Amino acid sequence: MIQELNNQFAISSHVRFEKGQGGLPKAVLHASSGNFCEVYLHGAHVTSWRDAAGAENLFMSEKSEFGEGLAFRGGIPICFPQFADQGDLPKHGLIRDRAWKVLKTSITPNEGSVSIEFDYRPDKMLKKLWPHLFECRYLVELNENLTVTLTVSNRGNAPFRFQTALHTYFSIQDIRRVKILGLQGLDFTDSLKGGKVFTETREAVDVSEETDRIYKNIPSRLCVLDDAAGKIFQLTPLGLADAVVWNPWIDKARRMVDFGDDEYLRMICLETANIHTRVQIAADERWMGKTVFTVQSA
Ligand code: TA6
Repeated sequence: MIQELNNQFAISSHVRFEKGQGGLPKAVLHASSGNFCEVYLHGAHVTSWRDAAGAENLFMSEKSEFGEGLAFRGGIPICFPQFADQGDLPKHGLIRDRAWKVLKTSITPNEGSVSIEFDYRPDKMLKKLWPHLFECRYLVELNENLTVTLTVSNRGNAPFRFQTALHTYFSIQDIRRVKILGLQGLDFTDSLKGGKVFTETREAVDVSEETDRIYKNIPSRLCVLDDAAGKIFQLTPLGLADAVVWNPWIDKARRMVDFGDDEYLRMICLETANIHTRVQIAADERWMGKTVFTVQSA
């Protein structure tokens, strides 16, 4: 399979396919900026995004499992058509643990930007769980930034509604010195308090306990300030109106088999999503949502 993928989609010096963890195939992308990312065909899951100096921007748990039907712990899982357990489907939906197909790879003429596009269509088993004829495409573009774009098409003859989230795990040096900027004044539901609604009063949101909040109507830019590492992650969402802030903290970290007891110190999830308001697409319509990730020195 790896050889076939390379024969069909490899781009010299910029895209190649390798056998990754659990023997699962992954694409390795190198941009001329020196930036690097890895995307598994499993879940079209971005598991690594590094800068030219090799600094890793995404968190992957050292205890993550890798295998058919398993969700990776870290990177950018794609949640669709359901977020968390907000419905009858498996948690976070149906596509983050499924095998996607590579549609195409490309590079811009100046070799500044390299991209790979994946495709997912439901199989018979999945249609029994969720009877809507949909197609998902996922475009990963790497240049000086990382941009991921999810497109959902309604291939059926009736409308359907869905939730979605780019469940991004950022690698940070010390959670106790992280601030999230851009949430002040927004309402959020607190998943640890029965979904009760609160309003964020802080300009800089810090995390000092288990945190699981879904903010509504986010601005066009959110930032994660990793003070200990002297880095600022910037998220520019398009078509995604909500954001989740999640850290399991100590007790939940200890209960998670695919997460190290002290890994809560080195990660923060800031997830761009549509959760509060489900997206509805009519027959033959499609929806697109994307997020541009930028990292710079603080
Ligand atoms: O995005 C936050 C959340 O819904 C948390 O409640 C936590 O469960 C996290 O997702 C991870 O979910 P997972 O199914 O990947 O263990």
